[in-house]
This record gives sequence, C-alpha cells and structure tokens, in this order.
Amino acid sequence: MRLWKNLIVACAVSLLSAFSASAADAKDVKIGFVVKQPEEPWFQDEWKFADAAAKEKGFTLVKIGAEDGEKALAAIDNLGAQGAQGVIICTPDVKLGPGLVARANANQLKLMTVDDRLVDSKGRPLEKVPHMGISATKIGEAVGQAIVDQIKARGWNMKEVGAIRVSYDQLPTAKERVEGAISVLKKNGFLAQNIFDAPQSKTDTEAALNAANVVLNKNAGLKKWVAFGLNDEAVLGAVRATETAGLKAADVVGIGIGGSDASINEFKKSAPTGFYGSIIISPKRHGYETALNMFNWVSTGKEPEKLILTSGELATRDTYKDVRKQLGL
Ligand code: FCA
Repeated sequence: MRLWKNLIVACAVSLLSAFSASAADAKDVKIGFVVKQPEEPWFQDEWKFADAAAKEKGFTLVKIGAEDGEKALAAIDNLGAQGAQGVIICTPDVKLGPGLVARANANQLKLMTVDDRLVDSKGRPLEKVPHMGISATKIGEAVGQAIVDQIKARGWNMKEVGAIRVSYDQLPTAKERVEGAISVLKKNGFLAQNIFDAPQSKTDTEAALNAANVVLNKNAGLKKWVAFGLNDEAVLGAVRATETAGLKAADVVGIGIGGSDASINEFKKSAPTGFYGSIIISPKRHGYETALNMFNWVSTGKEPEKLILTSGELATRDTYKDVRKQLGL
C-alpha cells in the first residue's frame, strides 16, 4: 500500500514539473516574423494570425518589416541579438536565399519561409528550408477560369478581348500565377496576341496602375478588357487604369488573388467595379500555422514539413462573406 502511495506521489510530482517546464519553455521561446511589405493587408493578416498562435502558446513573436535585402539581413541579426531561436520570413528578394540561410545559421536561428520561396544563384528553390506557399499554378488557373466564365456570361466575343498581364516575373510564385491564368485563357480560345505584359516595378497598386496605363494607351482599339496578376493589389492597379481610360465596369473583368482588405474594400463599394472577384487564400494558415510549426520546431525539435502548398477559393462581392466564413477568416 505504502509503495503504491509513494509511486502515485512521485508520478504526480514529475507530471507537475513537466508541465511547469513546458510553460517556462514557451515563455523563453522568441520567434521572428519578417515580411517584405508590412503595409499590405495580406501581411497584416498574416501577422495577426501569427500573433494569435503566440498568445495561445505563450511564446514571444517579434514582427519586423523588411522592404529590401539589407533590412532583411539586419532583421536576422537583430533577432539573433535578441536571443530569438527561429525566424519565418517572406523575403523582399528570393535571390537572397543563400545569404539569408548563412545569416540565420550564423545567428543560430531556425529558418522557415512563407509565401515567397528562396532560390539559389541558378534560380532553383532552396528545398532544405521549410516553406509554406500557395499552389500558385492552380490558383492562377482558377483566376483564368473565373475570367473565361465571366467573358461567356457577358456574351463577349473572346477574340475581341484584351488581357492585362500585370507581371513581376523575377518572383517565381508571381510568374506561376499569371502563367496559370494564361494557360486557361488560351485553352478557351483567347488570342495570344491580345495578352499584354504590364511589368510592375514593385508589387503594389501604384506600380500596377502605371504599368497597366501603358498597355491601355497603346491598345485603345480594344474595348473589353480582363486583368490578372500576382495579387489583389496588382489587379486593383489595372482596374484603376481601365477607369482612367474611360472604360465602364461592365467592360472589365479583373480577378485578384488574396482576399484581404484590399479586395474586401472594393467589394463593399456601393456599385460594382471592374474588380469582379478574388481568389481568397488563407492568411490564417500562412500566419498561424507557420508560427505554430516554428514554435514546435524550437520547443520539441520536430521539424516542419519541407513544403506545404495551400489552396484558394473564388469570391465575388456577392459571395465573399460566406467564403471567408467557410475559411475561418
Ligand atoms: C506574395 C505576394 C503577396 C501574397 C503572397 C501569398 O508574397 O506578394 O501579395 O499574394 O505571395
């Protein structure tokens, strides 16, 4: 009897100390979340969901905006100096890949990437760095399909429609997204010569607007337009350019990718604009899940999957509330 009692007491004591150890561990964990464009609603949402993971698990999240390579490297040094154990980054330049890996190693930081995958000097992905991104080609195809469906619903002659391809081809996920859209357009009879490249210098609305203006000015003969690009901001820029060119919303179909405030604010306008829809992707998975995966890696040594690709869902001004609810947003 006595032996049993002792055993039970011993078990309870060790369980208690295990609990308090893990609580203390969580408090000691510090994780950086570095993003290339902190003002973009998508990244604000990613941070919001990463914060939720930090609150739930009790670790510290340090959010840093890094708009260029120098700032990204400095952010990693800064995190190292603060005693962080891990960093999740959406880098301003994927070609920084080997440099970022070296800097993270030098600071003894575990490294994960989100959204934009690091590449080496030959443009090949750094497969050893765990990454969560979107299924770029598939989501691009969904954009293309939504455009084709609208062209048909509006009774347009496919051969008389122009397409603005807002491009940022130095970023592989951006190129895959627009190429996915183009493949579906072409399969449905869209003329290749009516697809015009509008290269943006930065991935924001203003740069997209400037690039799209050039295309529209050069091709004033076309009266119906569709637009696609890397994200909602790219397509919003193109849609704003069609408005400047005097085109009506009924003659424009823009489909973005994202589904954060950039597109929601557009859907909330009293009258529809040429921004017809957006493929809603999940800032919750990209923020909450990456932060949780990093926390587990730091605290238990369990390395995250090397590659996780997330999906998206089309939403329009009529459906976005329901789609967001379904996605837990
Ligand atoms: C890239 C884009 C962002 C977002 C993310 C998933 O980083 O720049 O707008 O689409 O991929």
